[in-house]
Amino acid sequence: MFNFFKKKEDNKENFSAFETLKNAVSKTSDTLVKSVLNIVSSNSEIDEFILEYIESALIKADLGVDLSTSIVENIKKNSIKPDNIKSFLKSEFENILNLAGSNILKFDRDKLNIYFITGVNGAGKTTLIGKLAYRFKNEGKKVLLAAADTFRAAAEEQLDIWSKRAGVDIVREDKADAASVVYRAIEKAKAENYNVLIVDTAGRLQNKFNLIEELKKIKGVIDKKAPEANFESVLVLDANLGQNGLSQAKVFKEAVEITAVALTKLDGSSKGGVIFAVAKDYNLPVKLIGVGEKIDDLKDFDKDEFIKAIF
Ligand SMILES: Nc1nc2c(ncn2[C@@H]2O[C@H](COP(=O)(O)OP(=O)(O)OP(=O)(O)O)[C@@H](O)[C@H]2O)c(=O)[nH]1
Ligand SMILES: [Mg+2]
Repeated sequence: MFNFFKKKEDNKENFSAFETLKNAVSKTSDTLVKSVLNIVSSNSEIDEFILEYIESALIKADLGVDLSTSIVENIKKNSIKPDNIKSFLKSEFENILNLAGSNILKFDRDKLNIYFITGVNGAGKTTLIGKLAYRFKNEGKKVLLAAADTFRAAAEEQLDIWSKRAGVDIVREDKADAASVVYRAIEKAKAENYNVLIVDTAGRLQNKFNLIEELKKIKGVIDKKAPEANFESVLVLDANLGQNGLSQAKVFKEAVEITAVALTKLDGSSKGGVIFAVAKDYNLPVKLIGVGEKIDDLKDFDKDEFIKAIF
């Protein structure tokens, strides 16, 4: 009997989580899926004109030129009929997301788990860290934050506020250099048996070169001080930037090895199609998505759920 009610509660929770996702991606769904389906369904066949329309709709939806062209070529090659366009697009999208590997954020209960969070200024790094810390804390894990954005005056204070909201600890050091903050945070995390260490970083320094050098230096400290840790290097991208955000991905990917992408501000963005370009062009799996500014507006990225939500 208890199981019966529990199952019902679980279903209710899953349903509302799915509704949240569906709302968050509704604009993306309009630009990426509905725009294509609408034009196709009002025509009896897919001719050159319609193909051109589909291609420009996909490009507008931030899928990128290469990806949009290749999807249109596949429609042509397979002589897809209007009735089948929906299932064809769906399977194309599924195939693309499968290219980039597992979407599950790595976690090892027997190790120190270090999450190194990077991305340009304003992408949503500090907010993501607050949300992630809150989630781990609720799961009963011991969580430490490292305030390694030592460039912007208010940055440490902002992370401090998130640490209090989430009820987790923080290492911050006024006027210290970022790498030394991380050094000290790792020592504390190891000595006091933390499960999770999340490192906040600057989004902007005097120039791009300095930023990249600083990130490399922090990564060097992590490699040296905690080679045994379970490590995830998370690039934070703002969904509203769409394709423009991807050139950032390139710079960060070259500087510090990236293992995961967190796509923030998906709520209200019409450019969520960029997830496919991240997978195809950068071979990076999206693992987390931000769907609002509140502490619990963070979701694991689930490929199947995402596809279901945009269709
Ligand atoms: N709607 C929405 N807003 C978000 C989301 N994530 C972050 N934001 C907002 O984006 C703004 C910038 O977020 P921050 O977390 O400060 O970004 P940051 O990358 O740490 O920025 P810097 O410290 O300047 O490098 C804030 O106003 C956040 O509230 C999200 O998922 N949805
Ligand atoms: Mg920040």
